[in-house]
Amino acid sequence: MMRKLSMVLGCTALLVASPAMAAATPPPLAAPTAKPRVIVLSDIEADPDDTQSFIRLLLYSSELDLEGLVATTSVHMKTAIHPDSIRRILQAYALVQPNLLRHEAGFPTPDRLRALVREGQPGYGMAMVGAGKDTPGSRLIVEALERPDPRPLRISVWGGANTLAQALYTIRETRPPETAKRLIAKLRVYTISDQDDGGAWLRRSFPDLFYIVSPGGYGAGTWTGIHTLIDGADNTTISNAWLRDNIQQGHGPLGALYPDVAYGMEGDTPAYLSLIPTGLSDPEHPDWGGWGGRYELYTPPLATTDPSGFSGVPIVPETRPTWSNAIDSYTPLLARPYGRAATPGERQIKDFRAGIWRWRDEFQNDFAARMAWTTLPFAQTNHAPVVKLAHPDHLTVKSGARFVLSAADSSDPDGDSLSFQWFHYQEIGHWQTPIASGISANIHTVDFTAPTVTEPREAHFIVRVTDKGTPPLTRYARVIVTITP
Ligand SMILES: [Ca+2]
Ligand SMILES: [Ca+2]
Repeated sequence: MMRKLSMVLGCTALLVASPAMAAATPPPLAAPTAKPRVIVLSDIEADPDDTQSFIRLLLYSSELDLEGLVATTSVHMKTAIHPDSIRRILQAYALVQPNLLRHEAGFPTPDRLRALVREGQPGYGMAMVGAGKDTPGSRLIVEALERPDPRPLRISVWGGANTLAQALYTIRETRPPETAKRLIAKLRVYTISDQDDGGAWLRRSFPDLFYIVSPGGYGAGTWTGIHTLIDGADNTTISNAWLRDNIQQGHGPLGALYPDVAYGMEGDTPAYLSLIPTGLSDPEHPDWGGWGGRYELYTPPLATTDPSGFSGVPIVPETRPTWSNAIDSYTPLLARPYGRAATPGERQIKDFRAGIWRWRDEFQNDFAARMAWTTLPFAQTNHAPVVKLAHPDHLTVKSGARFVLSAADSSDPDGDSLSFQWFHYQEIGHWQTPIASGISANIHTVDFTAPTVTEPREAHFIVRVTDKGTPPLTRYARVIVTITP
């Protein structure tokens, strides 16, 4: 299979925190700058899990610029859309937004979010796309693209894609070709598989459109890593009991609205999870991995591990490069991994869902902490560490040279004790073996020896910094090391 990997250094988004002083009334944290612009297309009510995904999304609305919340159809709900269900969640958000602001600046007003709710195409698939079929949802996408904002516009698709298809149809039919090309180049699309025939039409009609998707049946989706059981690992944080105790019960009106799992927990959440600025992901580089999984740019034919189709949505052979499933390996540890490296012979999990599995406890704990923010004061909850590298996030070293990576200056807004774990993310750049540290990887400053290379190669190193608060929270930094002969 041909792979084309994009390996350009991006800037790492970092949270800016207030000083780690144990003040009596701590000030809220500053919200990040340069937030990703996000429009959500959701077939809310086709499955309770869209409501779950919205509740989590709102807890990160301080870190994203939400620009549209659009109700759509899908193969599971072909003739109805439910914008009122989005408004109902926003009513609960309105009750907790003042308390969220005690923790972090930037949570939008409820009125601002209500003004983003739109109706998308009222029926199923491409039959609802064409001349004269614009909807408030499709118009919102066009208007957002035409705003003079240099940032990419990210479309997070949790159901069918035909409202996006209508927006691009209208742009193609009504704008000069060079304008259409410029507008479409601003789009970054992530769809949760193909839940109507709009996705295949979009990819065929707009070959340059940035598109992440796991085509195929439920079994083929990277996104299923958010709720599938990991064999041999502790799956507590996706259990019904964990959701009851950490999200649903005793955590105020937004948590109370979180529905029980019907088919799978939050199958749509991976469509935005990597947009949250944790220091781990760069949304411009899906192959770098993040909470929402890791993806590679495949040139056709795009592999699918399950060609059985998605509930009646036919799979159309891909004709252009598309971002899709990547295989990751990792060792799940029953205890928190700090202080214990994988031992030789310890079972490694190698799977297209592992790009989500490997971070799952961390993003679940983060969700629990933010839900606690909805009811409790700053001093009674936990806030994530602030990772600080002692060197640039891009280094160049010679084959065989030792180099030191350090996050020694990291801090925590609650004054919590911190744990560190450095590791080489070996799948990025397709290293055959991981570059191991000569010393324990669970201290803030670790040295490595560059392997011998015959041409320049990049290796990605991640530091996980986890506090000892309740629940423990993790942030990351990524260092890209170019190794030269
Ligand atoms: Ca959905
Ligand atoms: Ca903390």
